Amino acid sequence: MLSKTIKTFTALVAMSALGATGAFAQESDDPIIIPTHNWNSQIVMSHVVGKLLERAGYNVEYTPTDSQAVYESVRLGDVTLELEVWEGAFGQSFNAALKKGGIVDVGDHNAVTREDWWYPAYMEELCPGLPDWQALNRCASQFATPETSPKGRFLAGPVDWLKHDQERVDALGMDFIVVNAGSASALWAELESASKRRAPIVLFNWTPNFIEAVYEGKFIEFPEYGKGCKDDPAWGPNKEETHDCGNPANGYLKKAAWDGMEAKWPGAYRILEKLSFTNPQIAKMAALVDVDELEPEEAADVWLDENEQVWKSWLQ
Ligand code: TMO
Repeated sequence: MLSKTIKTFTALVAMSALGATGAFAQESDDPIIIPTHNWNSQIVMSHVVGKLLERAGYNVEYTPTDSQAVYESVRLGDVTLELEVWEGAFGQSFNAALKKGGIVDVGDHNAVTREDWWYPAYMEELCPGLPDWQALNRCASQFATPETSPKGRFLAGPVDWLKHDQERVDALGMDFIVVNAGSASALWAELESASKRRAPIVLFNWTPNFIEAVYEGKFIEFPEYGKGCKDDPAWGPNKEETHDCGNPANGYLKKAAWDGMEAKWPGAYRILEKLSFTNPQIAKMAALVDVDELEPEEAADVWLDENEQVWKSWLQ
């Protein structure tokens, strides 16, 4: 009881130091647990938000978590929130968790996302007709590697991101084999090496990301995503298979939370509701690590220093 009182007092002092007004309901001392994943904007954003919550007087812990299984972890309250729910990669896992209950949609960032097959601009000379997927398929053998020959290689991300590239290849009858990279940095290393040689490459990429500031290139245009593509075989060009489409070209980026968060840490929940990042802000978070080679925690400090005008009002 005494420690609760002290904690509440500390939180109030911290809040008034930030110029916040209004009394606080009883807030828990337990740590707010923020899951981190395997791409850098998400790790930096997690630390940016964690540091803001600490400034507001909360205890925060971070835990590396599989990026699909996290929706089950949030639902069960094992982790408290998720800051980057990308529609293309995680829409299905998020919806499945929403249906089971225990997780809430805390709204969208002011960002538009896309995650899909992508190629560097020089490929347009080597493969006429890009970014059309059928043009890509006609050039499949150019993308062959010893392990995929005579088919082309699509270099996908780590297996916990998008799980359905092979279904798409099969549903669209493409002459490609999906090879998963072990990490995001393995994707970028292959892109850098291919670009230096102007060698054929088609790989997984997304926006917002640091890549757009460093490389020119485009997403492949597959049959346009529509509701039903991923679960209704009758949808789309192949009437017998699902996944005969691209990922959403104008996808959402959502925030999610355990449904007990609001009662346990009401002030933190308000902050989570208010916070929102834009495409350039998210791309910058990634670049601070992927280009400037800062550690994610340092990158979060730099980002916070440079963007006080952005986050100040979220703490009020
Ligand atoms: C989830 N991701 C941004 C890597 O596509």
